[in-house]
Amino acid sequence: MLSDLLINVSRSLTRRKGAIPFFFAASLVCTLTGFVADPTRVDVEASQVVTHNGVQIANNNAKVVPLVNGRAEAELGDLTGVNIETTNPNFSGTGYVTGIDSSTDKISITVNAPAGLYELAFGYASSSGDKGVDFQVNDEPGSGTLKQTSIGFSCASVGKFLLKEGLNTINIYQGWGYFDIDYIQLTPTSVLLPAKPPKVLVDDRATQSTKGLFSYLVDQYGSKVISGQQDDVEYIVEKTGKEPAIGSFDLIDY
Ligand SMILES: [Ca+2]
Repeated sequence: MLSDLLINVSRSLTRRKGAIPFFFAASLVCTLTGFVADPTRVDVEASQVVTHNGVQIANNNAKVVPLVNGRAEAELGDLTGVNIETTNPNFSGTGYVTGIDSSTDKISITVNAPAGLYELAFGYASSSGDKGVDFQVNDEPGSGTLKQTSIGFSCASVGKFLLKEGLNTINIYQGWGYFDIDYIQLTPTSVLLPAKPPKVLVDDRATQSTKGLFSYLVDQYGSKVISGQQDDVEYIVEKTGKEPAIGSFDLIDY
């Protein structure tokens, strides 16, 4: 039976509970390597940016915050329900944003950046404990954790995001609140596929069919996505007369 075969494969594979997918295992280090932004560059469509009294304005009336070595200061963004302070030492730029304690609070930072994949990090302070933060990069929502800090500021990666050429807006919301945002940091990055695993099963009694299936899965690794059926295989056979080629089953009973 195909289902027995797949169960054998599941038993044979090394199971790594709690393993973090490679694309979530972003470094928490905020590096500036390889990125030198020019805050004076205006190589976006003319309709996107105008200058008023020396300040770049997007066509949606948002201020365009200069990117300096990939960094945009939060205090220069469009701020809603929050305020700027300078009491906590060692901030970047001219201050940091605090008072993030309401669901309607928002820090909106529009930057002019080359298209590409970037690691996004927040310079922050969170003196009262670990705090969750919600944010949005253009249309893509995200969330992250800001670990507790003492005096001064720290930097936390919140993931990798694709930016379009020209204007991109990063909105930071309350989340758990009671943290301060000093700046956002954008660092060009890439995603590398993990090495293809060896065609070796941990169960040395695995059948030839199991080994064959595992070999097939390894051959697809990194280039194809294989979809299958979670449970209910017998139901599908009963109703359609066809059996899914790949099934997935809960091993809690074994
Ligand atoms: Ca700042």
